[in-house]
Amino acid sequence: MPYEVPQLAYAYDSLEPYIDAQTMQLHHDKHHGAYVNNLNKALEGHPDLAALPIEKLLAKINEVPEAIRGAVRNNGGGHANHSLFWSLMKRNDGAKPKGALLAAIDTAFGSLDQLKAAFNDAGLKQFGSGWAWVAIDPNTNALSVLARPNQDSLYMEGKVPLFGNDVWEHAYYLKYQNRRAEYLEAWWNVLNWEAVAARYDDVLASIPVG
Ligand code: MN3
Repeated sequence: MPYEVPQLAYAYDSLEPYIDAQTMQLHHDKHHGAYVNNLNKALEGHPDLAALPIEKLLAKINEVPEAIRGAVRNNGGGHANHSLFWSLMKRNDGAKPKGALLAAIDTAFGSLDQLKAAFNDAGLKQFGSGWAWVAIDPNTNALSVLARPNQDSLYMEGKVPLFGNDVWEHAYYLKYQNRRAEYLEAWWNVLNWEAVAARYDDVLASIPVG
């Protein structure tokens, strides 16, 4: 079965005013749609690869035939990154992380505010297109802030993304134009901390700890 763009669990306008409805519609339907179409096209004739969960396909990127490796890296990365992005957003009305997730944040960064500052800085300094991430190291469970260019997936380097923000201009330009810093700051209002906490628990339960 080919890869598919997951349906949004919320309306295009439900992240307003932080992310506008038109951006959500174009970003989800058109941009993510194009990654999925191009990924499926690249994998025609490779049913063994096309059958893998997207995270596994990216983790095996070096085993993907060279002729399609770039297309899989870019479009498969785009599919994985956006699928996670949509699943972790919701207007949070000022909610904050708690419990084990908050403890992990405090251990890694000192405080939630320090995490936000490091994450926003990573997103702002990412030259051109890319993503800011909070990554989980599967060997130590430690959290870290990273930035990666284009659609490069953390799964390609053996890390697990906890959450990330898209700093491609298509993610914010209609509303924020050149003001990426303002977008990064506003985006914290639509991070669904309950969903992030659930993901954190799932990831820790599913990865081997060294
Ligand atoms: Mn995008």
